[in-house]
Amino acid sequence: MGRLICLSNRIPMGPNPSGGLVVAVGDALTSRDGLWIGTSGEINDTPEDQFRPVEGGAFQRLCFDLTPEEQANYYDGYANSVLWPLFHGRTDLMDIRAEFLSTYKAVNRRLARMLADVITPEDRIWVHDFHLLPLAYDLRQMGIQNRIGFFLHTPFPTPLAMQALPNGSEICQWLAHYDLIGLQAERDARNCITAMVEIGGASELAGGFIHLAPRQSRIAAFPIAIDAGEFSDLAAREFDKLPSGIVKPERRLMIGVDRLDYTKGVPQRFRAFGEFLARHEEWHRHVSLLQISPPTREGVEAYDDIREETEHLSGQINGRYADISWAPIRFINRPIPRETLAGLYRAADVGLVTPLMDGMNLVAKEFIAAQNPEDPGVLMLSQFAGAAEQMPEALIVNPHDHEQMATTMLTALAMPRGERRERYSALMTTLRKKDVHWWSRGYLTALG
Ligand code: ADQ
Repeated sequence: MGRLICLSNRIPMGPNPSGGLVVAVGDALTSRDGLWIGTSGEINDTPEDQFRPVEGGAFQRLCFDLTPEEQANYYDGYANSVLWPLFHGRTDLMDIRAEFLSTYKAVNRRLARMLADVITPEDRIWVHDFHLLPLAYDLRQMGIQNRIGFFLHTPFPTPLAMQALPNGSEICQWLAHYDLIGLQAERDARNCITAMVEIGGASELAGGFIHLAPRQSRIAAFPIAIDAGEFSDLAAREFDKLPSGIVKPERRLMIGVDRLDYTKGVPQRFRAFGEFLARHEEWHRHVSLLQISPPTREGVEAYDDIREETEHLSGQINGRYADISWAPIRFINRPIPRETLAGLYRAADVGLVTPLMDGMNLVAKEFIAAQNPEDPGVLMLSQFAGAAEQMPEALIVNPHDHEQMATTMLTALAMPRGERRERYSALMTTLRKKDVHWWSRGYLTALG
């Protein structure tokens, strides 16, 4: 029996990794003979052309460095300024440049060469996310015949959006070299199959299979998940350790937790909260919104704009409504420890997960898992998060419609305990059944 080799752009370098993808992939590797390979996060003018081991941890890890040019053109460039906006329906933000694409291909080829030196014919290879789309193609060119699977953590774009990418058909050709293409949601699996047929020229077979010579690939949804039981216990423990000022009997708490990314809908959420406050003076001083948003991808221009916009909006709303003992919005621009986050979710009455587009969104799942079953909070969830397919008992909203969002905020704050418990219990049953172990088992069984 061979090993399971996972590849992702970045690998966690510390001994106790946290964060959604990291926990999910780590879990898959821990219970199997696992190896994780990815970039170290270090930039190096003359990186070695072989992996180096990372010490410690529950499974083996190998890493490699990027050059400054690779970081700029492969990571900030093609991955984060072309594929990320495209895959989230923001074709207007794509920055198409020849050097981005050529470096992206070169990094994947370099990785494939280093990988070919460490794999054995029995190993299963599981490639993660949009940074590494061509990897199977590169490996096949080198004669590698192992089972190779791909999992996309983001949404898959509509065929129309794909047409905006000059090399859209090349992406389909790359994907056709995987044995299994896993997506987060049914909508993404459908988009992927249609793109493979309409843009890539594949033929669609029964059962989610497509054929593009010389290979037959399966395309299916495998919604990523969390360890709901573990997160629930963590939240119960951490809630008791929160500073006393956080939970005030006379004040309700709404919480938002997102990387400061333009896909997460934070400005739209702030506008909706402003609308809610304008309509409901009776809630002034009785509710506040805690938004925790660490900066991300600071090398990319669109991210400077989103930071300015959110700071401006929170300043405006606080300027209009705050008084000496109450600020409607607390906007924290830092990552905070996973444990504290779990306690805060539990302290919150309403979770606001309102991305404009999102592969899954694990915050939605973490928020529910963290609730007190006796007196649970309410989740407001965007219809555009992959999580909405699995969590219909949340209050599903359209993040573009700030009036509907403001109305739903009132519904959430006023919801009777009985209804909150019913919704929580249905959501939690699914989260426990379809947890992170279910996700990796399902995917790896399908990969074979
Ligand atoms: P992300 O876009 O990063 O992931 P998400 O699924 O919400 O989005 O995961 C974020 C993770 O980071 C969560 O575990 C959350 O707890 C943590 N986090 C967020 N803000 C934090 C903060 N301020 N401090 C500490 N931790 C914080 C991508 C896709 C998603 C997909 C995941 C996993 O964009 O759609 O769900 O991968 O596949």
